[in-house]
Amino acid sequence: TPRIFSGIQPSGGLTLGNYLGALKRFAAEQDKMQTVYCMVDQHAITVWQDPEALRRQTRELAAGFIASGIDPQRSILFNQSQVAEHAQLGWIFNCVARMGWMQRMTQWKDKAGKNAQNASLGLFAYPALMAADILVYHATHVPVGEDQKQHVELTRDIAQKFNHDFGVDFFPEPEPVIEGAATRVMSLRDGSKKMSKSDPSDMSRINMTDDADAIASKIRKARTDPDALPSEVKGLEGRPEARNLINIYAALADMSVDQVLAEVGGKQFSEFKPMLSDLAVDKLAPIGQEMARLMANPDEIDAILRKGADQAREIAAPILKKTYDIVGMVR
Ligand code: AQP
Repeated sequence: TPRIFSGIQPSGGLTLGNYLGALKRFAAEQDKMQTVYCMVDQHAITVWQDPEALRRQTRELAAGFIASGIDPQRSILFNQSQVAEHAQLGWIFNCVARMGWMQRMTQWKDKAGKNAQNASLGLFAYPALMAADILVYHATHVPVGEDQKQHVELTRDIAQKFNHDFGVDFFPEPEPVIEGAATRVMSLRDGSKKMSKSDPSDMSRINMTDDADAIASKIRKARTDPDALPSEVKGLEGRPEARNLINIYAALADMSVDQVLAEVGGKQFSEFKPMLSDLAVDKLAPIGQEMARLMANPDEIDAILRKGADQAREIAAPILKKTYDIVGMVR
């Protein structure tokens, strides 16, 4: 049976990139198949997290999911550390994945940088735990942004090697689902860098909790080139900042890039930017307000996550047991 799994790290505030690349699409999947969505707190601690901040960020992320339209009645919504099966299957996959595979991961290379000797062992192993997150539910579809494609491909490699090593047909090979105009939202300050929660410059990103003034000012100051907007897609070639703002507009308005350019082609940025910020405020402000309302009730959020964890465990526990039997663990 088809099943969706995806996760987001509670490693900081949510950005417009997380919303358009992940959350907005997670909400749209709910009617198509069973959906399992996770706040991956164990991934977040692969880099240092202050404990109080981690607790706050996990609850804020849960509020972000719900405010974006993920309904805990229709989706399983929980945080990773409450379902021990993720880490347990993760260990098995640490023994299936090869060092060389992990070394090739571009996110590892980017995040560890030149100081790899000082990175945590968890940061290196993170894609094997991510494979466990997905496969402990036998998930078949993984909606993600462009930046996570390589990790989902690694998940397929791990599933394949496990099945091959043990001579079974047990784990499915999940498909990355990368769709829409905003699979890679870029920094507002640099069209060659992705928009990221951990970018030191707050002006580089729109946070889901930004108010209307902050959104407008960040879009007004977003880097652009001096030319007018083109009326066809090929006119965006070599113009990463223009392309990014058009992609954001298209994704927020549920339009194609062609449709947007048919409307705004010929306009200067001075005219387009206020249109974009009105649209962004229109779409994001209600989500930010709903997040604030939910955050005022942390006990309610914790209860939702506990219930979600119970539902998740019901699926994960038998799959882990079967895995242990295949591997030869006595129980
Ligand atoms: N800029 C982006 N454009 C489109 N999708 C994005 N995603 C993240 N940034 C963009 C998607 O959001 C989901 C959750 O990402 P994550 O929090 O698990 O990890 P990340 O990709 O490392 O996100 P950040 O914001 O860049 O966090 P930091 O700065 O901590 O590394 C994923 O589906 C991701 O593709």
